Amino acid sequence: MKAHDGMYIDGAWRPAAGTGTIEVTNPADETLLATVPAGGPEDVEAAVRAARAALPGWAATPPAERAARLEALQQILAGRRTEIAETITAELGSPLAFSQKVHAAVPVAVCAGYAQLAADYAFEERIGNSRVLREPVGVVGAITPWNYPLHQIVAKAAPALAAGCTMVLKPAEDTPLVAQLFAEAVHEAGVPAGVFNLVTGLGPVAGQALAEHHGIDLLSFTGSTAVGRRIGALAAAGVKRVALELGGKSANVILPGADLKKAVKVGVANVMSNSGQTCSAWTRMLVDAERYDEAVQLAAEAAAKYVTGHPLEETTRVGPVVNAKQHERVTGYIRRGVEEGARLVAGGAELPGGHERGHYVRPTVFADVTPEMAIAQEEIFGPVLAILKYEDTEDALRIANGTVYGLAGAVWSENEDEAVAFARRMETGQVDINGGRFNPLAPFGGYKQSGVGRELGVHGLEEYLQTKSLQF
Ligand code: TXE
Repeated sequence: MKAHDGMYIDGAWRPAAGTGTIEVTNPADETLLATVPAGGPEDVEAAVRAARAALPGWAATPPAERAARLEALQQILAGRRTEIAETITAELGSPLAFSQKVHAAVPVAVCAGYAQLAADYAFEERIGNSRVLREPVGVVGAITPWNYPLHQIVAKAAPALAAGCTMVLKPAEDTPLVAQLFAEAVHEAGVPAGVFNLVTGLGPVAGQALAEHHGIDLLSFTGSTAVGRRIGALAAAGVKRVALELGGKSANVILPGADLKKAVKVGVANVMSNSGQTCSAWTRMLVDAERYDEAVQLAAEAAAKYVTGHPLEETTRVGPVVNAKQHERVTGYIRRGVEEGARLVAGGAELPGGHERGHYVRPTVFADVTPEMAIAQEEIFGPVLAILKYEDTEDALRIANGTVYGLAGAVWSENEDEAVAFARRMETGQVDINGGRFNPLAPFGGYKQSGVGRELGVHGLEEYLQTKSLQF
């Protein structure tokens, strides 16, 4: 697969300072796709310097011109969507149809939203005798994960560029190829040199160097809670702004009287998509005692129909997980669930049949899960659903809110007002009512240990702005 052997810094592909490389492999068959340079502190230094030098010019560029660059970027991403989908399928392992429909398409919608916002947003307003200016925060250091590799880059880059910030991106080591493709698109879109810079590299080396760099004004991180905590501490030490999108353990609450068949079907689909590697996945299904057995049966039947296979095969619904470490982690949790006494009703820790190579995990469903079990508390990040029983609505709320996380969730009820009333009491950043539909303009982010700050829409833009007031 095509790869650059340099870093995109100050508007050009430049040789890396060191000679280290990262091997990018295909999780479906473990073949080598490409190698990319593993950047170090010197590359980060060059990238931050370029971003700092470009900041005054970009910050002073009229918002309409910034909007025009984002509009061009959106068109380039849309034009290259097939290549984007194929690249993500190769490095992440998601089924090609999902890569086309979600991984390649959502970033285009997000870019379009920010092109519009850059043009429409009130970067200045009058409050009494003051003129309040909303100015870019400065140079952004962005560190992104592999699970939605382009979406997570665009969810940071598009609002940052719309706001007038410049940035340095350190993408995940598993999925650097789509990040390189994004840098090409930024270049083609006519974004001035130094405004966007890319340093590929390892988290503890390039990522750490970026997080520690004094030339960064805002750190925006998406990834594990463990690394997020470190990034937060480094930001505090440097008195930098910080945005963290971390893990989740979201509850899918099916209230008595809701359409059980639909809620279970959509709930299982939600957990299995992207092989369960979605921070907002509804990994805990909560069902009332009366309909619990029926829900378990429906979920087990639904999961058994999910074909695990090579991401390029049309029948595949669940591809491999991203790498061997993730495979180990997910199957470890499945074994732990059995040890803890949960009842396995679909899937299991063994490899699915027919795969000698590749990091495949069987779509798995656990029944008789109790709230204190590890599989009900910790983020597994694989195709694994835990079904819990609740006695009454208060019990359901207690279970739903009973983890350290609060990223997403769902409520199903035949009465929308009842669902909304329940959702208001959930300690979580977003809730889908009776299925919901993804809205790229609505804020996305966590309560509790799921994070700090919001992405997407106007709330996402404001993360990249700071205010100044002029008194008259
Ligand atoms: O994440 P890491 P990993 C969760 C999920 C998953 C687990 C581990 O539960 O199983 O995290 O995944 C960079 N300084 N999520 O190990 O390590 C790293 O290079 C600076 C949830 O892949 O957090 C990558 O670019 N940066 C999540 C990014 O951090 C460092 C998405 C994320 O990697 C660093 C991904 C360091 N010391 C995983 N160490 C979500 N919220 O969607 C690593 N990185």
